[in-house]
Amino acid sequence: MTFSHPVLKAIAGTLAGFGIAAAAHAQTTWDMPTPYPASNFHTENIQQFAKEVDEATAGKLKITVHPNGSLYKANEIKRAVQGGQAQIGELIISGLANEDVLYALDTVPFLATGYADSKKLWQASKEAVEARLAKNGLKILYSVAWPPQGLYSKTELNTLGDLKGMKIRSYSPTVARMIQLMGGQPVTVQAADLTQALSTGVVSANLTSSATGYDTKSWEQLKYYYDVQAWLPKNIVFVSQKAFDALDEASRDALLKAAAAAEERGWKISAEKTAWYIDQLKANGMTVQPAPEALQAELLKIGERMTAEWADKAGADGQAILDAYRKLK
Ligand code: PCA
Repeated sequence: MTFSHPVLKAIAGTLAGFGIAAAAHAQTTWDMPTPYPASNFHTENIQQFAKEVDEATAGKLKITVHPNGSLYKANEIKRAVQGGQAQIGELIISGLANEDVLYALDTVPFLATGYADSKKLWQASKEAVEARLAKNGLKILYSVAWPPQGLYSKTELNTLGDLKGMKIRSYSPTVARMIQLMGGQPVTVQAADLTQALSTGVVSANLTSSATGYDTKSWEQLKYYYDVQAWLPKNIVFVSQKAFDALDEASRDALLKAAAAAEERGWKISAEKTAWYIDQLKANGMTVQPAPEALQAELLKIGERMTAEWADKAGADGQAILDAYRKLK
């Protein structure tokens, strides 16, 4: 539009100035603390997600990823997003199990041991997890499972007796409970501190995935990997509802679309890379094998006990989730 009158021209000029200012302000930058190293497959997937959000919003929504607990430690990330110090983050659901037993479900041993069952367990429990987090003003964008969890040890294991009194690294309250029932001493160590805890001899065994064994070069201290396939814990990428609501509609849509793509891609990569991770453990000199029969039978028994304990604590709501999961199986 052109204005010939000098006053109208001046007004038009001012309005154009406001337009530019508004456009500049419309760019939003979010800090995203995550717990795992930059080269971990979850983190790489998150970087891809951030890139897609940037592209789909033409640079209006920028997500700065801070991996490996560098901005907030693993156990601080939820509170940071709740409190508005960060807008978006990643966490492992079972890390919250002290807040609510529901969050422990995907670390109940042997309840869901493969990707297909793990997806069904998520399907059966997702709504309840979303509702709990909504009470804290948090919204789940997507979730991705880790590879199946196995048992790493410095020494050869044949039965649980071989683990008696051993310091075993744990990353969540349920894992700690499992270690207790195995006769070991649980020591909580976050993934970001694991390499150091191993090299200083703080722990001599660990229950985690082939992925984390690879990320932390576990072969330098732990010589045996028993492919127990006990459970597949899940991470979630979540956002502050307030930060989400402050976006314009197109940005919200772009974010949700990129999240759906990241969820699909993440599960696929997790499953596909499992064999590769296990090969890397072998290539670096670890003895990789299924757990000896006697040991596996003892672990399965602990799983039964922990399933009953979970159901007991989770009450009718928990039973409904277990029933829904078993119907899907
Ligand atoms: N790696 C993470 C959590 C589960 C996993 O496979 C860890 O060991 O901390």
